[in-house]
Amino acid sequence: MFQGRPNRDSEIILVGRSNVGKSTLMRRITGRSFKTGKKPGVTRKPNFYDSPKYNFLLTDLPGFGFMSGVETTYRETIKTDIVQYVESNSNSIMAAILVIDGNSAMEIIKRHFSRGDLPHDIDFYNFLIDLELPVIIAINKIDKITNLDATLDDISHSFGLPPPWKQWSDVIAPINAKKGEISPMISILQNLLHESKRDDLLQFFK
Ligand SMILES: Nc1nc2c(ncn2[C@@H]2O[C@H](COP(=O)(O)OP(=O)(O)OP(=O)(O)O)[C@@H](O)[C@H]2O)c(=O)[nH]1
Ligand SMILES: [Mg+2]
Repeated sequence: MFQGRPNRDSEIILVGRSNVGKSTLMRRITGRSFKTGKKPGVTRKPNFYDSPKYNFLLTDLPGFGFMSGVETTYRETIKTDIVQYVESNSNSIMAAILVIDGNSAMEIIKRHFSRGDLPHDIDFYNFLIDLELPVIIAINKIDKITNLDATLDDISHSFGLPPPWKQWSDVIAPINAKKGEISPMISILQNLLHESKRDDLLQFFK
């Protein structure tokens, strides 16, 4: 189980496979520096952005799935830790941002389906929905996608959201975390916070 979580009543989490850009996004949102990297498995423990004043926490969780140089058993441990973290803090979690690498997602999803496996991203999405947590699917690295609308439709479809993806713009946010082009995700978060009567937290998502 991950240690060191500040005890706060409101939390937003960043989750997703390794190397999809969660920590890069965390940097963009907070303006603070968090370790990012070219290889998967950079974040091994949660990064917390803590606001005691607002009783609020933004959490960048370690990635699940493939990590270079990491043994399978350790990988499984991390996934279990993430699941336990989300389950035990689900009463405080206001939203989960599921970050996906838009450039490689479909290839990985198709490969898993063709083997008869449930892709990690979809498995995790279902897990979050089962906990009744609001989920934002942040499709990152859109700068690397050639046929954007078609790819977004495919990804949307694989999550059980029938195309066109644009009708799900309250769930799906195409972003480029590296360049800071994250306004579709910020808009969704702003709406969510407003609807939860937490306008006091809007200042963290400008
Ligand atoms: N082209 C492109 N690269 C990006 C984007 N966002 C992040 N990256 C790159 O993707 C790599 C991984 O980014 P991280 O933020 O470390 O990914 P992470 O999800 O935190 O990875 P773990 O900590 O291993 O789970 C880095 O080389 C980033 O610079 C993006 O929008 N476009
Ligand atoms: Mg990271």
